[in-house]
Amino acid sequence: MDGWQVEWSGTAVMGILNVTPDSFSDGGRHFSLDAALASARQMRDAGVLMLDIGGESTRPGAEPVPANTELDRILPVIQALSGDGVLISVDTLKPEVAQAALRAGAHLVNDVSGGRDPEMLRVCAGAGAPICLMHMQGEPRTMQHHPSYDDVVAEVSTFLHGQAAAARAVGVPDVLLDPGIGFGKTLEHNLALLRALPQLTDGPDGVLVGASRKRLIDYLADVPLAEDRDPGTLALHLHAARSGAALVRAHAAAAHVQALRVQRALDLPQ
Ligand code: HH2
Repeated sequence: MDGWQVEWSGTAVMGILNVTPDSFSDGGRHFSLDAALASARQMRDAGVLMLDIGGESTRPGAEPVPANTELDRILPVIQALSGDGVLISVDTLKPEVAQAALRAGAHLVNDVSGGRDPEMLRVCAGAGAPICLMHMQGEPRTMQHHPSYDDVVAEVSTFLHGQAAAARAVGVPDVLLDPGIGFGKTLEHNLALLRALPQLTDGPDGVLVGASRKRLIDYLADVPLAEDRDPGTLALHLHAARSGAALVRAHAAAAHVQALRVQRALDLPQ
């Protein structure tokens, strides 16, 4: 396994590993190193392509944490997993955290601000690491207060393509684009973006979709508890896969690997 030199076959799974006390679904669950590693290895054995390791919650209303705190949470996990047969993504907004994570063995940076800080793009370019550029309106603390767009699909797509061009211009080797489900968006905005996915996947860049256990599933199907939302998540992520997504970001990793294998078998030509 060498950075981005992996064989893609259909839609792959990025397993979520939040090493935080307060993430909206798995907060606190992986806060000890042993628990984080056990979960990571379970997801690896289930067949995920990549693990997304985060030390700062970006749920609506979340307060930022200092870089040191984030690093104390994620570096031991990344160090222990590097060379363990799974790609590692670091979910961070901070260039200094990304840089330390890449040095410790991470392969990809997942930036939910879409590379708004040019230093993040320079860090990725310097390390020869790809970046996932996600669209977010505003910032986590306030993004769900009054999301507003004239044309959400056009605005998200223009932002992502612009950031991808900026990343390439400074030498980032590869990018993934993510419409940012739930990040400064109403239910209608999320649905419009999900329905328009084929337009985004039609371009040259891989697309990542992360709808796992998010609140739109409660709005659509009346599921107040995040941990009860895996069936709705699967419905959204199978739609994303059929729409050409390269990766789906999921808490229930094994269920996703299984469902995507079955969907893929159905889609193979006779
Ligand atoms: N969603 C979350 C975090 N990171 N990264 C990408 N690329 N796309 C997403 O949709 C995305 C993301 C939020 O979910 P989660 O990690 O489960 O919760 P928290 O931010 O509370 O840690």
